[in-house]
Amino acid sequence: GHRGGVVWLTGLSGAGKSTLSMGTQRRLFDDGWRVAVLDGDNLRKGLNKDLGFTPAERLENVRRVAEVAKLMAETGTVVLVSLISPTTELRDLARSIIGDGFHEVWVKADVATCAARDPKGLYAAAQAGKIQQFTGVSAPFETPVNPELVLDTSEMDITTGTELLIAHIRRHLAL
Ligand code: GGZ
Repeated sequence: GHRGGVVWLTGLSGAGKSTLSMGTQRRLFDDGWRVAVLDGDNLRKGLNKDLGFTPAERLENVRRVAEVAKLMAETGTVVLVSLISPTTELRDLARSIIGDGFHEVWVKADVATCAARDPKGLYAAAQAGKIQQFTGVSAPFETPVNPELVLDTSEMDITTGTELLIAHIRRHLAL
């Protein structure tokens, strides 16, 4: 079995947060775990559709997602949160809301790598000035201070990253 908890993936757009969280969810689910994904891009179509990308709106985005993740973790679910959460202030807010079950993972890839991938064309649009306050281009991403785990997706393939993430989750949340 396993306990509930929140695995908080922070990193740039295009770093691989969503891919890692979906692959990890699949594998843990197949092993009988209760697991869910809260993805920023998806939540911004529903729960958070009133929010943009100013610092205040990102803070409210993180606050809501952290509160939802906390409630879900209290039901015994492993919650994989995939949110850029670009500043230390935002990650500390999430940590303070969630408390003991909070596990910070930095999905690390530099801006050049993410901009080269650019799966949705967002970096090109941001560089052309068509998207304001785009993280890594015209809004900050602060290096995480004390992540439990760093997955450098510019150095490893997605399969390796997923294996490392699953191992980390098992180590902290398996009973
Ligand atoms: C950053 C943006 C922006 C701006 C739209 N800055 O990679 P994606 O496209 O599919 O997912 C990203 C998502 C980021 O939302 P989060 O809720 O994770 O951000 S935060 O934690 O900072 O609140 C990206 C898309 O939204 N997107 N405009 N200006 N990402």
